[in-house]
Amino acid sequence: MKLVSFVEILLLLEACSLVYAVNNSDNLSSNFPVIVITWNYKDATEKAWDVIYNQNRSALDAIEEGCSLCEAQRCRKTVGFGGSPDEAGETTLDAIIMDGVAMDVGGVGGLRNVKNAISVARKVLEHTKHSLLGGDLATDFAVNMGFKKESLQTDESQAMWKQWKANKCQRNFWKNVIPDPTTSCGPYRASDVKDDESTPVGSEENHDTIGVLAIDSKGHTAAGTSTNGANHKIPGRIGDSPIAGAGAYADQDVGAAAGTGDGDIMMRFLPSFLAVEEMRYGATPSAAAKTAINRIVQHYPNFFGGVIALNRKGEYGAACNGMPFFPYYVANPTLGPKLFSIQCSNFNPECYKEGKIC
Ligand code: SD4
Repeated sequence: MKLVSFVEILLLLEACSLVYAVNNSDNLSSNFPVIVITWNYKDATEKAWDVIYNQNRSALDAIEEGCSLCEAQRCRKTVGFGGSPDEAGETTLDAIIMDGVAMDVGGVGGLRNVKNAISVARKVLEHTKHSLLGGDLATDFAVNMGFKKESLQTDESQAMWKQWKANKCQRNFWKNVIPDPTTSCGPYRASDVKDDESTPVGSEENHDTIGVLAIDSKGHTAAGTSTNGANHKIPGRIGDSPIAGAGAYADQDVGAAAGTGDGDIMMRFLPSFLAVEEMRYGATPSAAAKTAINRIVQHYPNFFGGVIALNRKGEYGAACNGMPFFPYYVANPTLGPKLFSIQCSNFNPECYKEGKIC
């Protein structure tokens, strides 16, 4: 009798563990594949989701195609050609794609005269042993890889540039130079007189890098970004977006993260790397993103930016600072594509206006 009840108990336990396993695998299958995308880029999200879910293709493909669509559509004019003219009126592009399985990266910084930066980054990933190519020579690489060389300027970007010139080149990214960069155009020369250390922070039109995190149905993790950088940047400026650990990071064992916002500040703190490391040690994606943001806030309380994070269980989260809200998309088999929005810390409307110094 005792033996029977022991066997019964074993059977019961086995049945319970079976139910648990089924539920668990249900949960897992309803979490994957998954993508997380910065901002409210609906078309790019739907594209990446179609690639990774309906077509059952890889995380890298979903990132490339989602970002490519954003580049072609010129998402909010801050991704792709014809936006953010530099001081000479030229648009240049930054992009990265990171494979979290191989721990391999392809990036392009300050890419000139080629429209499809994320696809050039993927060529760097797949056909070179390098991680980042920059400037004119990145253009030569792209042309060798079959990309078309063409101007990235548009009538609109030229008009933006002319208006900036007419407005005494405000705002710009110079400090400690003569003539006074807050009232005059260059050329500037170095000055011993130190300017006020206040830093220009964001603007409503200057903050919309696409960042994509993805885990495909094989469980492969990847991350990527694409942007035309900062409006009126000094020619040669490369932002955070093509830098591994700054713009994006992915590690198969943990998950992925990406950043958007004031890249000159954010890249000093490698927020994507930090968010992934926080998740490695057990933080939820939201807490990990918040820690990455808070590290920057300690030094630059008014900086504007956001971080998205995704862990290997398919859980996601985000954090942001210096703007009112930060929207981001998530898509998985349960949600489909769904838009989320979080409130940011330290939002000061005065600091957020174009040209305002905080
Ligand atoms: C940059 N981080 O080049 C980019 C700009 C950006 O959202 O994210 N905009 O600084």
